[in-house]
Amino acid sequence: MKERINTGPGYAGLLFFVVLTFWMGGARSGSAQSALLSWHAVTEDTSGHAEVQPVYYNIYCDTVPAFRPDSANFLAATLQTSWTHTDPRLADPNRHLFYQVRAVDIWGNQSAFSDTIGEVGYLLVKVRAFLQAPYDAEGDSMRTPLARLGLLPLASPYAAAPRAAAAAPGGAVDWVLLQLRDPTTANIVGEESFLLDREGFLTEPDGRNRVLGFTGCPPGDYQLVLNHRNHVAVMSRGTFPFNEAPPVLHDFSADSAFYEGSGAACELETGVWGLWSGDINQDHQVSGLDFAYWQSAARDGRRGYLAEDLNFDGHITTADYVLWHRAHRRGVNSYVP
Ligand SMILES: [Ca+2]
Ligand SMILES: [Ca+2]
Repeated sequence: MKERINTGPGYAGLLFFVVLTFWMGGARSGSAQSALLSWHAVTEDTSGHAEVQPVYYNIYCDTVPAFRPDSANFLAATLQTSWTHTDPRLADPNRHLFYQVRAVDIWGNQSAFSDTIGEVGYLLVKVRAFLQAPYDAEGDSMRTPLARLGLLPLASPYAAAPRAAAAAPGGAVDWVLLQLRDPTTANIVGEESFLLDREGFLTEPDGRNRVLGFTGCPPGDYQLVLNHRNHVAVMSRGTFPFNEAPPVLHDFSADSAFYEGSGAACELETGVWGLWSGDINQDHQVSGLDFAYWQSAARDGRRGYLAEDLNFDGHITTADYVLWHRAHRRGVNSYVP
């Protein structure tokens, strides 16, 4: 049994003031779990005048904390000030549901949305970064050959943070793994798989939502670590505060000084920075070991979604070797501890 109460001030809506509380309980096995949502009745508009009853409450539900309420995630409308939601996903420890409520009066006036509340606490993060291999200087963006060739998997390749997209996002470059690190101990406080869009924004698995949710980590000051399955992992030099508030953008693409470590950033064109390609075996170095993996895959004529395919075209060729060689010649290493 879990209990979670929104202790914040709620919000001043167009007309209303709503505070959402959340309670969850039910059988651990057998039947699906339920969540009880409740909120204060709206009795006054924002001018302090009595609100004409009845007032409806529209409830929205999604699996990511930064979801935007719309018809796709509409759950129910009620005249009551509580709602019991029974859903098998509530019993799934790897998935969490989040809710927002909006009040609507008989004239159709709508409040703003409530704060988001859900099964677990969350942090919101917004990050931008480019990968060297798919970067296209002419378009100031990344190419998306994996998606175009149908090679991009629905499931994230990072075992540390399994998750999957419901449908193949056409505009995605690849999956990345983003971590929040404690600046004192370098311990991983949170890590999650996200997609990367062609403009460099990390997105939720829908390929559109650029506000990223981390669940199960406390608000705090953290460094960002960005991993990609065959690029060199990078870390932010700075430590930033993260909480439930709308996030500011942390941008690995605009300034090499954003990166921890000299030479950690790859200059893609003047003033544009990204992650170096070439770390096939993900040991934080671009070395002869990576070459050996490339050579073996090239000899075997392997194809598909492979770490050895550095340029994302589905084949292991000298084009991949050239990317490895550029980084190896420069002695590129990761500064991620
Ligand atoms: Ca390596
Ligand atoms: Ca290739």
